[in-house]
Amino acid sequence: MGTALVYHEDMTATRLLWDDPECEIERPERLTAALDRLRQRGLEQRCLRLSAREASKEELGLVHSPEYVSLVRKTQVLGEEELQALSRQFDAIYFHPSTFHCARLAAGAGLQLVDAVLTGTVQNGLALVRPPGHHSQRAAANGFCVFNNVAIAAAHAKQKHGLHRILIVDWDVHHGQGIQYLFEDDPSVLYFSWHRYEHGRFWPFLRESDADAVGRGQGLGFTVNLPWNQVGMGNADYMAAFLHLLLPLAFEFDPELVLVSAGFDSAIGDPEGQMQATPECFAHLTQLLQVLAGGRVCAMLEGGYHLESLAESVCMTVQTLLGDPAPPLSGPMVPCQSALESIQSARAAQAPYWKSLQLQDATPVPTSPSTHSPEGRPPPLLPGGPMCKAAAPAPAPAPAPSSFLDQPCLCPAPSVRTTVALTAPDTTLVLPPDVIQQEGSALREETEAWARPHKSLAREEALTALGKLLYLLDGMLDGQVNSGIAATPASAAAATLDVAIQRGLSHGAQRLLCVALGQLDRPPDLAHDGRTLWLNIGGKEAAALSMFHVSTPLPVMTGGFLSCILGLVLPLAYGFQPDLVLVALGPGHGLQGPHAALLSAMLRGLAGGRVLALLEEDSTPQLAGILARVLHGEAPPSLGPSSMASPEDVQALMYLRGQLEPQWKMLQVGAFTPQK
Ligand code: Q9C
Ligand code: ZN
Repeated sequence: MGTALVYHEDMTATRLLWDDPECEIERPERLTAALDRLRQRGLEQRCLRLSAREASKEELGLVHSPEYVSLVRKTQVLGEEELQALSRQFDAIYFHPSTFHCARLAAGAGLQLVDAVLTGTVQNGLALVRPPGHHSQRAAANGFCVFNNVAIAAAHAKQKHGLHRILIVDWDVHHGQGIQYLFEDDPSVLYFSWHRYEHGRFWPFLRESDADAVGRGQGLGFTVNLPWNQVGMGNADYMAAFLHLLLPLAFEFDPELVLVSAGFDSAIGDPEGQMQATPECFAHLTQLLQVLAGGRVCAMLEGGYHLESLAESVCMTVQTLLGDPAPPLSGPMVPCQSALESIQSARAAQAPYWKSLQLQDATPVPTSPSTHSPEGRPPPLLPGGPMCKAAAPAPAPAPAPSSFLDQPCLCPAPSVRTTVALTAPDTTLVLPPDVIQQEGSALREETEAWARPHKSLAREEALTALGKLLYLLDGMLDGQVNSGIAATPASAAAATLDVAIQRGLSHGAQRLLCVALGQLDRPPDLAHDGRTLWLNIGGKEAAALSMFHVSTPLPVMTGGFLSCILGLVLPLAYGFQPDLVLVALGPGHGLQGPHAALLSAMLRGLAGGRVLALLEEDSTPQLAGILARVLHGEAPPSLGPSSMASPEDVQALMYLRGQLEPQWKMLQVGAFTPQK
């Protein structure tokens, strides 16, 4: 449905007119650098360009006092001396004669974006604006922010569009205390912010930025603060925060709209944030948010002061909004101890208000006593198998801020994003125009050779299906096709999956993730060499045969399914860093379309979106259609209000976590001191 890019050149006008080392980083080039890079990458051209309008007095009045709006209006006619004097009345603020115009455009851009999304003109979008907004308060400018763009957009979405649940995700590296103050007693706005905190020693030095500030009155539990107490947080820390804190709450909240305070000072190279997350991480954060609210995501620029890092991160965000798969994350996926402590303390502070956190945190995760080898790295569950790179990460050398962006993306975009390879092309399928129904098949002799060891592949229909699957798989391995779906007769599902795994591994996949739903037995000769991560959801009991062969019961189709995805599947998958993903809906998988779609949408974050979904032949065209659209980049339908995991689901999850946590660090939700 499209992506809006809202911008106006006039927003480059405001700038610092005097010497102030604190404020000089907020400069016009921030916008031009981001926009130039979007053009260079051909991304701007793919968006619906909207020219920002000014917010009206009434619209600004949704969150600001009339006196404050008049005060800012008056700056238009002040001289430099007076501007400087007024600026000094606020913390980290400069005014310019164009500030009022720019700040009204910035707020107006957010309103236009929200209107475009909520009227269905576009699916999502980004407002490229300055001045930023999230520090600004009812009657105060603060931290380069004049009007609170995101807060105004949220108030407008409530007032003009009648929304009842809005999620604000503030991934800027500073605490958006302005947004927090404006909505702290409002349960219709869930505000999440992570921020550099250093136990209160970092700007804006507020006690209420800590994890125990959770909102007030009716709004208790609707403010979620995740303070980072050390600099250097990276991809694994950000992903862990989303998987183990934000997303469980977000799904439980079930927002109708997601607003992002998209500051990129939380990216590597930024002088303010001093963090380590790479630009690709913002593609993943965006993709994870796109599974909420039917994909209605409105991002608005906040901070971001390293022009190169900012430009690259903006591109990653827009590219993902456009539906392109996220590039794989680099670096070891091991969250640091300090991040885990922060995540744990935020979960503990929120637990009283959120069912999704309650059961799991009732008891500390039991860890086996022998988890620490002398070098501090746990041994593999099964000795002998060489561990893959992802499972046994070497400590990452910190990349130098200037060199981290130099490496060009090595993989050119596949010419076909998604292919449907059903045995008989289905005319009732509803597909996006550029999703191709595959005609081709692998050579007959070759297909027969692969099928020979499997009795269940002897039948003609099974062979035909296998031929189509192999052809699709080859297209993916050659890089011509990014993702696809294939079908097979139910009786041949396990064998077909086995062949797909072997073929994938022998034709170029280094690490293959296989998510098998329903009754699909692990292929008997699946090696324990760390190149395949086998994950069966639908096993009889929770079992970790090795760190690479995991089985868990199929959780009851609701909250349990979500905790399984967020708490097990994705942490393992991100830790494994596969370059190919197979997801198979086998006999008795019992997944409803929306659940299968959600799983596929989230697995799309792995392997650069190289995901092959294998369905049973008699699946409905609706299921095939929904999976094709999701793999192509469309948002999965909302699950709606979720019921919670059953005690059995939680027990299975806790057991596996206890077994696997020593090897798969992304499973950790907190920093527990091992018990004596
Ligand atoms: N070195 C935004 O990112 N100065 N505002 C902090 C610590 C103020 C940041 C000084 C930073 C304001 C939107
Ligand atoms: Zn910031």
